[in-house]
Amino acid sequence: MDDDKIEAAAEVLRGAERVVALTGAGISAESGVPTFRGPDGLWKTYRAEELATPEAFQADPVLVWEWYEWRRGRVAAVEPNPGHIVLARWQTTFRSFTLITQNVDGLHAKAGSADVVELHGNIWKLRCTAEGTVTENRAHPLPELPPRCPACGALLRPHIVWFGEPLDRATLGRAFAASEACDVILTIGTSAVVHPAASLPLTAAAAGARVIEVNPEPTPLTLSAHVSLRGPSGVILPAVDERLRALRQA
Ligand code: BJW
Repeated sequence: MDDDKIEAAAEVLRGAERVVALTGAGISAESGVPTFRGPDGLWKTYRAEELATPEAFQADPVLVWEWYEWRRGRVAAVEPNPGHIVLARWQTTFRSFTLITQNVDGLHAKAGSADVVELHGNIWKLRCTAEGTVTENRAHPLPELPPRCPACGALLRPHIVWFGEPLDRATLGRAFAASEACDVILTIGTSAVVHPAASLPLTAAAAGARVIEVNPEPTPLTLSAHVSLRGPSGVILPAVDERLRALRQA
């Protein structure tokens, strides 16, 4: 761990009032949830890009549901890690803190974060393909695959944004408004290749915000980052938090 960079990140955060954190699959990696594009990202022989599409669901809803069943099982069995916990604590550390996630695993809420902006939906919610009704359903395993709407019998799908589908307008509006108004944006555990989420840090930077990246690997965003912290977020975030608290007490 590079102590100078931890110090630099803590210094940037010390004076910040409005802070945004954008998280991706990497924040949950240390909890045991596989990332999408890492070496564990494959399910059977499929890539996420082949399954997370409306076309894949139309062609074979059972296959897509089997993938989600497998992921629901993984997510149900794991706990938030120290990275999630620091972000939950930061709700009260700054005057304004907005947590935006691309993840659908619900681990930020489980760690205590309130009002999380979930850009890509939530794996514990199902949506009727006919009526659009959204219901929470934490059953695992689901009694039948594919599940059907109890009200009308139509197929239920995961309430998740697949490739080529628009993000919820109000949710996206909230994410862009917070990014445009923040002093600092942290991007944590995301490959920063999926849009519009990947545009949020660029939008923040264009509006004058400082960008802090936390990722073991470089990403397309690294060049725009004021501080790039290389390492796992479950280690880096607690180190930044500890240094920030020390600076504020000094
Ligand atoms: C660690 C770590 C540790 C490892 N600690 N870090 C502009 C340009 C080009 C294309 C587009 C564009 N705008 C839109 C598009 C098309 C498309 C897109 O972006 N394609 C690109 C791939 C090229 N976007 C869309 O289709 C979006 N919809 C849209 O734009 O609609 C427009 C529209 C308007 C009107 C009508 C119709 C349409 C929708 C995107 C939906 C994304 N969905 C998915 C899957 C579903 C969710 C699910 O089932 O879970 O969401 S894809 C998948 O990627 C998932 C993720 O949320 C998302 C982002 O991935 P993430 O989180 O970054 O994970 P990884 O695996 O990529 O990276 C993990 C990172 O962690 C790595 O960097 C590691 O190094 C790091 N790491 N261990 C910290 N311990």
